[in-house]
Formats: sequence, structure tokens, C-alpha cells
Amino acid sequence: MTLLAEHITATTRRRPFLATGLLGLALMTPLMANNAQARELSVSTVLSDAFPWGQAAEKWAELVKERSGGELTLRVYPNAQLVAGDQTKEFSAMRQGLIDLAVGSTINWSPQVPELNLFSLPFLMPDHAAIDALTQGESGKQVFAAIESKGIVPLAWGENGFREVSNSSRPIEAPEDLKGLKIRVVGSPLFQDTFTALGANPTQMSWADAKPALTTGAVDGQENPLSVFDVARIDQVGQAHLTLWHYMADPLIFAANQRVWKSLNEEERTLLTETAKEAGAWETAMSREGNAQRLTDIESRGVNVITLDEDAMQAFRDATQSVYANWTPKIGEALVETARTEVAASR
Ligand code: X2X
Repeated sequence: MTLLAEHITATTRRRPFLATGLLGLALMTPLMANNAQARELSVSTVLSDAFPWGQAAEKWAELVKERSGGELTLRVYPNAQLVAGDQTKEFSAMRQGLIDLAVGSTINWSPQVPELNLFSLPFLMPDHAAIDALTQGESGKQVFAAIESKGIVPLAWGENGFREVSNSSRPIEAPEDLKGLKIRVVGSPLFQDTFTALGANPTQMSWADAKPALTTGAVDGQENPLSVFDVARIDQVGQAHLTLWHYMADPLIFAANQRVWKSLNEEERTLLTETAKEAGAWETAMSREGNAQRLTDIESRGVNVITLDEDAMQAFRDATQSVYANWTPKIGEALVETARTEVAASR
């Protein structure tokens, strides 16, 4: 089915009162026609419920179903299928109404919301306390305001996690070790700059294309959180070396299309917001707690896990300073300054 046909079918089946045109009427099922109260909303995610990210969306759906007594249901569409795998189009698709709700990564939405690049600034957030300081602080408020100004209603935060770099050919212990390595990155321009600054050869592609590219050796390396490396069994596609450099972490954001949001009553909005916050907090804690075991499992599969001392970390920080020069004006001087202050206060 084409994306549009799929959307029309999905939308009309779920929201008969919003259906437009004859096609919509023709596709209305008798059940829904008799039960105009029940409503199903689509939720887009990039990763399935084999990963914490997909589990965050499923948890949200579970809580909504439970508390609405079945009157409101969320149906999760993983693997960026509502945007045919093109994850950096998710935000636009939600804005256009092709997607009702999403649990999305700040990286994937950053091409449309420049402020979201804040979280991708290399080595800005050293630990979980720093991430929380931003998402739960003034920075988070400003970022949510930026999302809202683009026609999307942000509801809550979750977490994909600290992204660690892996590759098939050598241990990465210093910026020089990245020289010439082809690294798969998400199609978000800041990553092009970070890996270029480090002397690597960044290649932008979707997650759907990443594993095949690692398998064939079209790329040498990738960067993703431990949960993704573990669940997707990235060790099985030749990624023998994994460096824990914590260079950035991508929060997840629970959000809604504005028209969908306006069509909900006050009670439904409160329900969606509270359950999103609960699901996000649950997933963030679960994902963080799982990391120690994941690391043990990854090492037991023979992956060479590299940790860096303070000097080595500083060398990476120094090598990526140009990213701040290029991106601070795009993100907003004031926001970057606020974030730096919040990170410092969390130390
Ligand atoms: O594509 C990736 O690397 C992933 C799955 O982590 C994101 O969607 C940001």
C-alpha cells in the first residue's frame, strides 16, 4: 500500500467523524460507525518494542487503554513505517497530519527544529544528571516551546541513550583512530560536522539501511546507544570495537499533531499528557538500569569495549570545538548558554 493509501485507510477506520470524501466513507467499518466514541490514534516510532524506545510507546498505549476504559487507544507503528523508513521525515509527517502522535528522537526531528541540535552537541552532557538537568530544566522548556512553535504539541521526555561509537577495524582511543573510517550517521547535518571534525568519513543513512551497510562493509562503523547495539546484535555484523565515549545522548519526545490535540477534550489531553510522562519516566529509568547488564553481554560476545580516561576524553572534546562554532548560532546562543549553566549546576 502506498503511504497515502495506508494513511487514508488508517485515518478513516479510526476517526470516522474526521473522514473526508467518499473514499473515507466507503472505508468506514460498521463497527466504528456504531461506536463513534471509540477513537484510535497512530503513534510513530523508529525502533520496535524489542528496544526501550518501542517499549516506551507500548507502555504509553497500555496506560491510555487502561485509563480511558478503552475509549481511546493508541496503535504503535514502529520502524518508521508511516514515513516509509525515512526517519528524518517523521516530524514533518506528524505536522502534516499523516501521523497523530509520535515518540521520536531529538536527532530525527532536528532537521525541522534547529533547537533540538542542542542535545547533539558533542560532549555537552557528561552523565545522566546532565541530561536530566536539561530536559527537566529551563533548556527543556525552551526546546518544547520551539517544537510548539512548529505546530507540534510536545508532552513528555524519554531517552534513547548515550551513543557510543563502534567499528570493524580498530580500537578508537583517540581522534586519530577515526581518521578515514566510514561511519554511518543519521541524516542530520550536525553529525556530518562532528565526524568530519574528527577526521572520519561520515555517511548519512536511515537506520533501516544501516545494518545492511555494516554487513556488506559499505561502512566501517556506527554510533548508537548500548541498548541498540545489544538488541540489534551489531556485534554480528563485524562491529568488533566499541568505544564508550558518551559523546551525546538523544532524548525521546512524546508529542502530538496540533489538530489532533485540539480535537481532544480536556480530560483526554490530561490523560495523554500524564500517561506520556509516566511512560517516559518508566522507560528512561529502565533503559539506564539495563546498561550494566547490556555491557556485560556485549563483552561476553567478544566485543572489545574501550573506556577512555580524562585526557583521552579531552582530546575528543578539543577536536570537536568547531561543531560548537558552527551550530551555536543555529541552535540559539541563549539556549546553548542556558544549557551550559544547567549542566554546570548539575555537577
Ligand atoms: O537511526 C538511529 O541511529 C537511531 C535508531 O538511533 C535513531 O533513530 C536516532
